[in-house]
Amino acid sequence: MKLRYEVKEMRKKNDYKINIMMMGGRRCGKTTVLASMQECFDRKFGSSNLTISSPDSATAIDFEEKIKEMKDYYHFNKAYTFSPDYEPTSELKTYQMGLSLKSKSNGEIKMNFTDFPGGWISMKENAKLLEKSMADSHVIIIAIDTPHLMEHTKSDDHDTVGMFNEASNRSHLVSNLIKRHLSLDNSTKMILFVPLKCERYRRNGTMSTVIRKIKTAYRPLIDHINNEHNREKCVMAITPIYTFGTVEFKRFKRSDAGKILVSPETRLPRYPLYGFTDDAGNMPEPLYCDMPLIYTLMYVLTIAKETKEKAHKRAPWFIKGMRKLGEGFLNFPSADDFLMEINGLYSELSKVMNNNSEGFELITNPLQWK
Ligand SMILES: Nc1nc2c(ncn2[C@@H]2O[C@H](COP(=O)(O)OP(=O)(O)OP(=O)(O)O)[C@@H](O)[C@H]2O)c(=O)[nH]1
Ligand SMILES: [Mg+2]
Repeated sequence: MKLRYEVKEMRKKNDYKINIMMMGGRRCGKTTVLASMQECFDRKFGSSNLTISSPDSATAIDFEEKIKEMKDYYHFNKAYTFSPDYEPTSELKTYQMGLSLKSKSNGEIKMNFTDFPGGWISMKENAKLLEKSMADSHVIIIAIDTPHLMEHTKSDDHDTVGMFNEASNRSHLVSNLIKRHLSLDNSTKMILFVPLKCERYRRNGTMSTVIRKIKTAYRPLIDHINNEHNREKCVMAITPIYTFGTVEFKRFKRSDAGKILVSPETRLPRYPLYGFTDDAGNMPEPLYCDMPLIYTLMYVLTIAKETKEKAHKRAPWFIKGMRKLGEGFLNFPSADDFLMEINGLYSELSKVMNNNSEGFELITNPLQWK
């Protein structure tokens, strides 16, 4: 018993922790994305030395429930439209995923994802908890419900966002919350905008419009970072995920009189209707689910590499903000082995990171990824 305990303790000391916070309005797909990441990553890196270890049992149960929900939609007749709205998150939760090397039996990168009910964003009583979680995070993932951002705009101007965007994505609240935190804390973070449910826009070639509307909706936050004073502190990128791959937004359901049915409590369309694309098979075909993990790993590994090579001297702020993260990593026993994986990860990242037609853009690039 004692020996087992000691082994467990040793493992803990040998691990390196990264905290990632999920942000976004209610029902936009935060938990589903987390559940899909593991499978996607293992498929992409199956033949490499990297692997995701099985999550703890509480995480596995929540994730299995979400994956099952996704797969169950594929039992419907392919001509149906449906309105997915199942299993909201009811409390703040931390999900753990560990990244390890097949060649090593200890020394894991532990990724702690904080997930919470999207409705909390606008509740004063939860503000302190969210602020604390943000302060502890190295990476913030802002999940975006894309149809609410894109549809029912007041004009055809590419920079106008949908009339339900604010009620759904809470873009201004999210922007101001993060902006206030960054001003107070003066910390360095990576901020990833992750548009979801955007299969329709990929198919009709309008992902560059999605990018423009994200930049409009989150302008207070983007302007705060993307200027000469702050640009060097934060990596900021747009990295879409096509969670289902073959299910796309069709329309918001209307009444017989032709009005969109809106819930009086949430001020959101009651039934966003989705349907299968013509090429849909019997299973979801997710695309790019692994990209947030690849960005996260590249963020930490690039900082560690620059710290190791002392190449960061070109950027004076690096000393304050990023050195701690880099040194922490270099003190971790498997650091050199993980650093050997950087080229494979970088090649995945550089393939897409500025591919606008697929919905990707690197908005600020302090680590000089090319
Ligand atoms: N059509 C479609 N539905 C999705 C997608 N991702 C998630 N959903 C569905 O949207 C609903 C909400 O997804 P969740 O992952 O629970 O959303 P959430 O952001 O965690 O929601 P809260 O926990 O309430 O904040 C679920 O019924 C999902 O099946 C997607 O990419 N496309
Ligand atoms: Mg959730």
